[in-house]
Amino acid sequence: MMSLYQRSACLIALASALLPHPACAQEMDKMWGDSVVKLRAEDASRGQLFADGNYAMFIHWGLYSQLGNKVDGKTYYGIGEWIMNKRMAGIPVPEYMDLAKTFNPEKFDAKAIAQLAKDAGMKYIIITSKHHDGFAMFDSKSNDFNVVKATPYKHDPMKDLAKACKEVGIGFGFYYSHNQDWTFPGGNNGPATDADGKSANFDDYFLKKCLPQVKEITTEYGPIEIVWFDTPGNMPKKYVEELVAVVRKNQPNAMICGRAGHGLGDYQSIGDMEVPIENIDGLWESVDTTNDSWAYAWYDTNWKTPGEILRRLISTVARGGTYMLNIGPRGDGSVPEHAADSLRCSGEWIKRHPAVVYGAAPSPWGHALPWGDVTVRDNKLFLSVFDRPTDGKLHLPGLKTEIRSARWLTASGSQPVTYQRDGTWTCLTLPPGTLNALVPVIEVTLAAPPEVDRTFGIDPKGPTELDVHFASVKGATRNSKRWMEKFGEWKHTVEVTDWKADGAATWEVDVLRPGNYRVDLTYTGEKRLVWRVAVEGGQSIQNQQNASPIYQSFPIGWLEFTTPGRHRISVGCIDGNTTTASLKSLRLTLVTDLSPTSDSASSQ
Ligand code: FHN
Repeated sequence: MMSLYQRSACLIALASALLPHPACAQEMDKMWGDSVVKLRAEDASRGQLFADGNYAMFIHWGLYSQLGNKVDGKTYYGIGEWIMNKRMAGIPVPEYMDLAKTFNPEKFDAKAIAQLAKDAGMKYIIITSKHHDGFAMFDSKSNDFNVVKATPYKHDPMKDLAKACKEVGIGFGFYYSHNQDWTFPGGNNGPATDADGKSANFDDYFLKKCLPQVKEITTEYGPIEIVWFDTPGNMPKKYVEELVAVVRKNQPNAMICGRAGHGLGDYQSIGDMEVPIENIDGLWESVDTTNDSWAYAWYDTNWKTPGEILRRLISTVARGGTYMLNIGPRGDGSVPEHAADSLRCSGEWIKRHPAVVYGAAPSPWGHALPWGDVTVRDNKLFLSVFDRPTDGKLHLPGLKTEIRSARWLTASGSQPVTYQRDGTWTCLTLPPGTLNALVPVIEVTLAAPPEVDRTFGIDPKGPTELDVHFASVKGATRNSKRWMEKFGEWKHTVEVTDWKADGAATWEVDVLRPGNYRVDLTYTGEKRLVWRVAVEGGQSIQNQQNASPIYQSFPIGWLEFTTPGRHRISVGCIDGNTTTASLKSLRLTLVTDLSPTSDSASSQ
């Protein structure tokens, strides 16, 4: 496992690789800050919970939570903490500030929330001390628009939560919106004039509210783990430097989120709700939420199941990151029950498999495998099987290191797993009991640290998804792409688009079983499109299919790999609106196995 310092040093060298497609980098910097790590050798004592814990709870909770996305009987769909913004309900500042008069979260139970995080297997909690709406959820001496001075609750819930976290033995930290403040004159996207009609500028906001409040949250709540600044926008560097200096002085052991801006944070926080598909070096985190909104939204029951939570957590750790998963308590302080249930259930799994998550190193394959993902500790691989092959044969491509043993980790101990080598492949036979496990984990002990050939293996059982992120591209353009499904609900992908006549996305693959494979393509586009898919030096197929404005998978046809081993497979869009055709991935699924060792001609 890399030390914190080694991981930080690595990130500096590889920072540019984190933003693979510069066209989107600027937009992302504005939202999410940039990717820089400042940790030096002398800093290595801090941030251990972040670097090794790998799992944390995020909480969005504020005045907006009592609206739950409904204003004057109308429901607004999107991220709840933005409800006052004109992109949602557009609530005028005085009206929004009046909400404080009815904010009385009597069901807020700090101990229960800290215990929930602990039961979920999370190592610390980061909660919104002030979001873009400007309302402080703590007892602020510098500004009265806060939970103690402006509400009938008259109590500081952050004091309770800081104490409760300490009692259950997890870390605690604050989110603080340092740039946007929609209710304080001069804050970014806030009122341009003060109560007397005098024009206000960013200095007014910064000196009267932001800086003093950051001093408060870093001095009044004991040692904190992280200060999580957000949406730096175009905030000039001098302000960020001043805030960073305050945090360093008051909380020398706290980490600062990269969303502070100007590369002054300690780690990178990647795009909202994004689990990257390729390993990223250095210190970084992925922030996600238990449904689709950060703050409570009455209609949003799109809860992640325990299996989905584990999948996204393990995939993030397998890519080298830390996963912070959000809950949005209601306005009365209570936590939506389904979110809590999913967290507890996935937490029980983590308790049985701590080595898969805590202090785990990323997958040596650098990407997910068709059936699941891999995390590492020293000479051990942990194979987390998300999609168990129906016949229990799990195929591992390209593992070069000698295997000493393999076992399925069960609740009561373990069961041996048999394995066979077949050229560059290893086939493990999963015990029948794995069928009922939430996510079965196979521990593979190696003779030495893992060495792997990263070539994409085409799985002989389940489908293999080849993402264009990993293709070499010519005669077409590859972009990072992100969009909002609902307002604030981000989706991320890489696309290949703008196809010229000879345009191609090409992958090198390792085929275990020669045979016919069904080809599906996932793309968006306009009207009908014609795609050609070819094996270099072998067969080529083409077909016309429809297109839709959202990514959808379309079958193209069967394509034969005549021999096992290395091949190059290419795809190109050859007719229709090739300029707008946007390819995300190619999927291969074996239909007829033509290898001499196959017991039947058809395996599916
Ligand atoms: O605008 C905020 C949003 O409300 C939420 O707090 C997320 C969490 O990462 N951060 C910003 C958008 O990236």
